[in-house]
Amino acid sequence: MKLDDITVSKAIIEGFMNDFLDYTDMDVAIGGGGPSGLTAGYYLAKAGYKVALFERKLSMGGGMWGGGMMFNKIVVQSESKHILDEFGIKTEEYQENYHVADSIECVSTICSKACQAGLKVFNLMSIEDVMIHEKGVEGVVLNWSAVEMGGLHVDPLTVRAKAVVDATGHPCEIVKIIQRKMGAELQTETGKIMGEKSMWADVAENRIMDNVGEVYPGMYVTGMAANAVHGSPRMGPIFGGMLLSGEKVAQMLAEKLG
Ligand code: 48F
Repeated sequence: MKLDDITVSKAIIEGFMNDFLDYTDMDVAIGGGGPSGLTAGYYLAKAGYKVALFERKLSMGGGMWGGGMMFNKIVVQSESKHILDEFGIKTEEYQENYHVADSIECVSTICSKACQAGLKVFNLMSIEDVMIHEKGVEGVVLNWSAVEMGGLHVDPLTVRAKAVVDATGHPCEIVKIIQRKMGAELQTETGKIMGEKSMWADVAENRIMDNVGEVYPGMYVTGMAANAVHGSPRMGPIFGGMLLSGEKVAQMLAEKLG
């Protein structure tokens, strides 16, 4: 059958516009497609919430692809292995409590299962601001990453969400925007972003579970962003805390949204 180039263009434009229009209003907007954001998105979508994830880069996965120092393996502890099992990702026990997985299999599988569960991913878009009204954060302000990278003077577009999750990793970019623009009292020990501390996997992996949660009305943190906001250490290529914190923020939001 003869192919028409313009029909290909129309199919893409129409498909994308329909999705984008549909997601001008949603339950949860997640910023960042690393392991914590993808895991949160998977569990929320699986529970039936309307959830979109906005990722600045072309590909999902954040810091997971590269394993440790580009050795493409990751480690998870026993407590979090059920999440890799849920995704059907193979693990090998290295010694008691240390399980090794292939980072490429992890990212590709989590991303695929999250999309199939109903998570809508918009890649190549950056969250450059949030919409704050009476109740707190009520949406995100988006622009194409190319606009940001090109330093172009182009105004963004705004979409509404009942809750927003900062899963932007070490830079905790979305909470930083709130602190900078609102001078807001955050729900941390100091009322401010406390900053990530140096490597200490044992402490980091424990603290992250207390750090996950709401830090400003409507604004939640998960993953490495949670530790950065609350002043806890980093943990390097052990990924259990990323997965568990994604699962936990999804549970908290499900309770809140009902
Ligand atoms: O950094 P990242 O993987 O965050 P994470 O889920 O996982 C951290 C681990 O990878 C690792 C670690 C594990 O022990 O410490 O570092 O907490 O993924 C964050 C994603 O957010 C995107 C960024 O491109 C990356 O893919 N991102 C950052 N800022 C924005 C953003 C933004 N403003 N808008 C959209 N995406």
